[in-house]
Amino acid sequence: MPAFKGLLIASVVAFLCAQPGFGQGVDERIPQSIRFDGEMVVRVQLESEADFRFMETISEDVWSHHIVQGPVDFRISRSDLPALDGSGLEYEVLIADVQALIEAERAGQGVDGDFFSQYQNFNSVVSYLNTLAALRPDLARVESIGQSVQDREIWAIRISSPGSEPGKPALVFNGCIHAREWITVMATMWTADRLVREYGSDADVTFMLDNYEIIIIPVLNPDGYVYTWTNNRMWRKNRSSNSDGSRGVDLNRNWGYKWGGRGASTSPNSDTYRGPGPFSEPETTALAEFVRANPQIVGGIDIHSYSQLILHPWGYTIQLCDDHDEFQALGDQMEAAMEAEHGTQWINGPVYTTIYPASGVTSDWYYGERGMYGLSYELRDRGQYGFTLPASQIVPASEETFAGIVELARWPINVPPVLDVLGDLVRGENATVRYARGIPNEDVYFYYSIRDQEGTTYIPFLDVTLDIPQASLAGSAAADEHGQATLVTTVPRNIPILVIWLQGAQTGITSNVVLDQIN
Ligand code: 0X9
Ligand code: ZN
Repeated sequence: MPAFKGLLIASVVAFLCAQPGFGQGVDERIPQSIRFDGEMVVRVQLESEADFRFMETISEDVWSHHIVQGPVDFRISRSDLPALDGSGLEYEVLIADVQALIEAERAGQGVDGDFFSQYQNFNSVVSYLNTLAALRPDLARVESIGQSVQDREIWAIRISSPGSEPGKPALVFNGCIHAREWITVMATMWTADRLVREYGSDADVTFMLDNYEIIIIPVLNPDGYVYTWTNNRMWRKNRSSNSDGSRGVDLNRNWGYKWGGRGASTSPNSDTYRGPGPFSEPETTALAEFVRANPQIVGGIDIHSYSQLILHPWGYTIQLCDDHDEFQALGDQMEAAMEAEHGTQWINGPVYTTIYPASGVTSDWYYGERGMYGLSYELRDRGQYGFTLPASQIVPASEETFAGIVELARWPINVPPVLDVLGDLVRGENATVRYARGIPNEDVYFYYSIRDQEGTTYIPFLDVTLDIPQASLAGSAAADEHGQATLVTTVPRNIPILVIWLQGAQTGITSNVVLDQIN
């Protein structure tokens, strides 16, 4: 009986609002403007592209995508069940009543309790980050890495053992690139909480902070996250205004490495819209610029939900990446540690074949552009609750997340230095090149090779073939205490240069080759 139910909710709200200590959550208890009455989630066995196209006619919200064949979860309206029955597709009901799960989730919010006993809104997350930093200012500090479309700060907490050397290797973990994946906010916050509270008492935490600076960004997409609390619990993208009047870019399709390939939509109103250009969005740009400015970052996990997966590159191609075997071995280790926590099952593998093709994803950029250990998670569950994972699972899901992170930190990470061309290469003008992750205080040798699209040169220690008339210029610079060296040199004016390759080398380690176009 809807009328009675409405009355009941209203009086519960009135009761709770009258309680002392019920402050911050008040606005979020106002019913969201978008409701999901009569909505359900079904898992459909797809056999073909045509099956997927049929499902698109009755569902506007894919909850777990997949390659053409296999099970895919769709949110549909109960009134579309006859059409689904009529299609002959095999399916099962995962969630019979989406709105009921949202209401169950909201029923616990704002009630006093431990931070991790309920999902927390953006303001609570930010104030808790500051509480953690205040608890151990010798270990942690909170810093903004940039602003969202709607000018919210994107907060990071940086945690390391006291008196750490500059340039200490770092790992970065972010949650909530997708707004509705609430568990990722709690799991990253839980990680920060443990690191701050258990340094010196817990062996894993102490090991991690002695060996790495850990950077945690619980909410990469603050506008989207706030919107899931106030308006639409199932919002995924950021809140950009698109050219066609729709809102939102899928931030996990907006990264600049192989942007716009398979598994990314060109339609602004699609949930996998890639955006008008690579890094068109301030949220992806902020994290990319932060990683570039901190070249000591050697690995990262972009944390999503749901499906219980540990994923590595590539997302944009079915080809295995060069380090596939190592990623797979690391993934096995992480999987075992995560399964040992609570017996939940995990699968690890490349994004493309384990989940589906996706271009412009965070982990491809981490690995392809930065040579980092670039991973992503899909946390609990496997579809029973999907994005509305009950709050009672926050702690166990966080424990699993953490167990995998420990394995990454204990893995013998071996990453090549990175070379960046800072600014444009213009004939006759100065070019600035930076080599990072080198051995502090040792010399770095820079080489650059020019191609005019004639001739071929094999460079044995790089194991690459370059089309160059001559390896014509070089220079050296000492690496500073951060392991960074910078060379400023003039780009020749008179040779018919088209393309330039750059490399840096230091006692046996050669950086990635950077390819750049001459203006
Ligand atoms: O579509 C996505 O971006 C990810 N799935 S989700 O349901 N969380 O939206 C999968 C893409 C694979 N890559 C990463 N998880 N980074
Ligand atoms: Zn996601």
